[in-house]
Amino acid sequence: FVKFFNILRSVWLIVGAFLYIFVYGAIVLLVGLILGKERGKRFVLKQIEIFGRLAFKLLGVKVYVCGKKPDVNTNYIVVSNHQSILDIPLIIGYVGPTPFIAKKELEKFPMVNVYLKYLGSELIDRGNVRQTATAIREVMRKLKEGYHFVIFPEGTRSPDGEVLPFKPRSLEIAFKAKVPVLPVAIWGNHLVIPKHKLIVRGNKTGIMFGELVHPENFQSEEELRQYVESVIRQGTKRLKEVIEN
Ligand code: DD9
Repeated sequence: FVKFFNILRSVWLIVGAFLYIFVYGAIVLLVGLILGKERGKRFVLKQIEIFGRLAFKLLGVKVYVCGKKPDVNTNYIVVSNHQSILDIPLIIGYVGPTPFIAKKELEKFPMVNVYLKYLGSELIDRGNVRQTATAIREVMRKLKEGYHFVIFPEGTRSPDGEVLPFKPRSLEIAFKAKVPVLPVAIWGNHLVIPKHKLIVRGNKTGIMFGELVHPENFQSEEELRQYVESVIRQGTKRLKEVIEN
């Protein structure tokens, strides 16, 4: 019976994602345009946040939330481990509609690319030094304007959920801009929709917010990175206990 239920949920994932992201997503953008700049933006951002939370409800997945998100007026960069395509809805639903610093490859996903741009995300082509430098300058400028950003410093999704070593220099932007880092740990998304699969299996996932980490308290990017990595690693272990008990 569980297997049959999971097959149904997997079909629902594909049909539901299409209807929600492409059909409803297009309507939302249109309504946003009609409502005008300020009201339109507020409306679209709210819909993005609702999508993030509703995605889990529609898939029958319970989300455990541990820790507290900082005050909305604090400027910070979200640094999260990466397990599954579900990490994006989890973050926009529970952290808020936040721009991502992500791989240029995400540009290939229709409609998702429109929304990523709408959020103010910067997509980085790691093979192109010039484009990377321009994107980083743009991130620095937006950070000064008070934007938050999300970074996945492992650089890829972990197949078994265990936190992969953070890529060297992955926290350089936070270190150089001296913007506080919000460590976010995710555990369970890899069991719900595993890497490279479009099937739905588990029914529990979790997100944990750490305390803000201030880069000026560290001598180097490496020291900051190692500290944040260890906080997130411990966070995933703690979440695993919470979810399994
Ligand atoms: C109202 C539909 C929102 C779809 C959001 C996709 C978000 C990708 C970053």
